[in-house]
Amino acid sequence: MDLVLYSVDDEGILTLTLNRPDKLNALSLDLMDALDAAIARAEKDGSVKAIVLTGAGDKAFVAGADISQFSRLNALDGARFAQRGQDVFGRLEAFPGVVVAAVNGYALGGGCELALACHLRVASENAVFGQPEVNLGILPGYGGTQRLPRIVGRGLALEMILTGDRVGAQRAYEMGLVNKVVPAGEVVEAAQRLAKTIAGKAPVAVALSLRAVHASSLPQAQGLAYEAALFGQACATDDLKEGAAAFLEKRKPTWQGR
Ligand code: CO8
Repeated sequence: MDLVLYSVDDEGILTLTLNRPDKLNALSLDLMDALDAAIARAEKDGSVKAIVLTGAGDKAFVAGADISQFSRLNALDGARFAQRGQDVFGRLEAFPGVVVAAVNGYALGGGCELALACHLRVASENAVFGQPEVNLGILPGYGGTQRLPRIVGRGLALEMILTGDRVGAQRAYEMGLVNKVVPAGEVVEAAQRLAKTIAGKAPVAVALSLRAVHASSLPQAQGLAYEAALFGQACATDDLKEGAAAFLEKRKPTWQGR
């Protein structure tokens, strides 16, 4: 059985489905390798404009790192294990098209961290988020201590990380943890629609916008200088000429992606 299902539609939206439903898509080392390979394939696949990431089954997005693999870990292995996950999630975050998480159930521990590494998050009404690592004697290791405070603010992030309490979809929306909540069963379609909307914009402008916002944790003066440099790159594209011409000629633009 493929651990990650790879399916590209005719509009260039790649849906990646983590496929280990009997274990609530828990991130084993094999599943992490399969996710890495799927992202590498997407990077080379010229037809892919955007990615939607979801979990198989109707119960879980990802219920965390695979706890059955924890007892073998010593300090060195633990750090390597965390680094490996951070590298794979970082690779996903660096994808030049938008990456949308379709959170279709539990997103706990490493599963919540995987959703945080996606650029946008759409949740089903039954989605449940949490960082329960303190209940296991560890802390988030796949980026949660860094991305969660940047998304929801330090106080709410610390509350989730220190209590391990779970957060339902509506509360996650109120916290700014997810972009929208949709009825269960519609989450993948809603995430694909959002991905399609963004995939229809100027591709270089989307990629540069992602890079600029990703740098928003830089000191402001550096971030502004970076924004100006990226803006300059956008001004050198044919797509700027096309976008402006299409506006003036009252027609839809045809993007070249350069
Ligand atoms: N790891 C391994 N197996 C899991 C996991 C998991 N995280 N989550 C669920 N499973 C398995 C269960 O063991 C069970 O398997 P089996 O049928 O063989 O007994 C199957 O999935 C179904 O699960 P449940 O029977 O428990 O289903 P319930 O509906 O009763 O409960 C829950 C669902 C509430 C999601 C429950 O499964 C649960 O609490 N899971 C664990 C959640 C958790 O604590 N996640 C955080 C893990 S720690 C982590 O992610 C750290 C990331 C950073 C790592 C850095 C490197 C060291």
